[in-house]
Amino acid sequence: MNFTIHQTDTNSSARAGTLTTDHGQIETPIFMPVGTVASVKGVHQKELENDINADIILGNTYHLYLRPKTEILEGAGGLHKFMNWHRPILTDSGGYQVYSLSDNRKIKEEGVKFKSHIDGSTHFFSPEFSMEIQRKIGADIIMAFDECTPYPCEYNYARNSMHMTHRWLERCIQYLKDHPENYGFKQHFFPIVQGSTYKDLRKQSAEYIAGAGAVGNAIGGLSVGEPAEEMYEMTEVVTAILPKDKPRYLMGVGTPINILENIALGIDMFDCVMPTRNARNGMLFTAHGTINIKNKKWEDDFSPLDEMGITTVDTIYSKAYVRHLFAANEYLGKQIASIHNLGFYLWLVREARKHILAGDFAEWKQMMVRQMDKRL
Ligand code: PRF
Repeated sequence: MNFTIHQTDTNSSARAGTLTTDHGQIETPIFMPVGTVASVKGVHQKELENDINADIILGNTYHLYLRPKTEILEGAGGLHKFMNWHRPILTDSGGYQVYSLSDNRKIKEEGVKFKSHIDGSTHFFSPEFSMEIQRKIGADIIMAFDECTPYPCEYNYARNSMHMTHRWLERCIQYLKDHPENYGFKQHFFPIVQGSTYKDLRKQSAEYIAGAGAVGNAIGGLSVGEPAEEMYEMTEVVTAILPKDKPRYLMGVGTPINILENIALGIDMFDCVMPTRNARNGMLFTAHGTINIKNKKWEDDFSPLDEMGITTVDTIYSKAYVRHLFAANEYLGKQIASIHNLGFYLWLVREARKHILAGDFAEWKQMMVRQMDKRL
């Protein structure tokens, strides 16, 4: 995988780059819409491509394995063909969803036994099995099988878990060496730094992960309930150690403000359910702050949903109309809000990129953080 850095900011660690995969280029920093079950909830592939202009989307091994099941994806010739999305895809390994969604999970050295959140049936994921499924799903970027520790987490648990994640990494790498790609295009593997909120563990993990010499690296175990300042501190410790010439992916982050702060610390890739999940609850992100579109104050506001928005829905529909759709519990309201929020997240990372290239990222970021912190 080729990663070219065009510019590094002088007043922060922010970088603007281009990542190249067999399904196309990704301009960084980038936000990846979450398409857990081969669907970005409420948003057509056509809208993702033309309106939101997402460079890459994310899928989840845990969900796709349970439904539609790996064999169906194999039968379709992989996830790109199954869902008719021909730009890059990244799959998460299950090393997070197993902990956050399934019941009765038992973590051992061999792997994790868990019960499906759909029908309660018992399953077992090992590092090897996660790699096997990810080979069959066929994403462009695939993730290591790790343990994401909860917050707060006792030091000894965090240390032992981190070492197990490191041992699991070796098993992932071995499996991938022995089992090449299925679909004639390259899959790129990213290992994941863990270590909870302990600086010494984060340093140790970052050194270990950097030593694996992968084409890109990820940071996990953050945005799990810790204060934002603690997340930034950990990101800073880790990005100081991870190779500068490889893309860095901060998993499951975050709010628009979290994204800008972490770009400043040298993160290139993000994903989060927040823009789509919050959209379904009527929360809209804008450059001037957040809106609860269900609020009565929008009842007769016929101004565009977002004057500055990049998507079609931002200018063709009014706040009053979208508020009405939410009041009437119409599907269309959730769809419009999801398209708006994803469009806003993609606009935000593209603007960040422009300002990194122009050399005024730090000032722009400070202004944006102040603006976006408001409730309208
Ligand atoms: N590990 C994996 N996926 C993740 C995380 C992690 O730690 C997180 C943590 N915020 C989100 N998604 N594999």
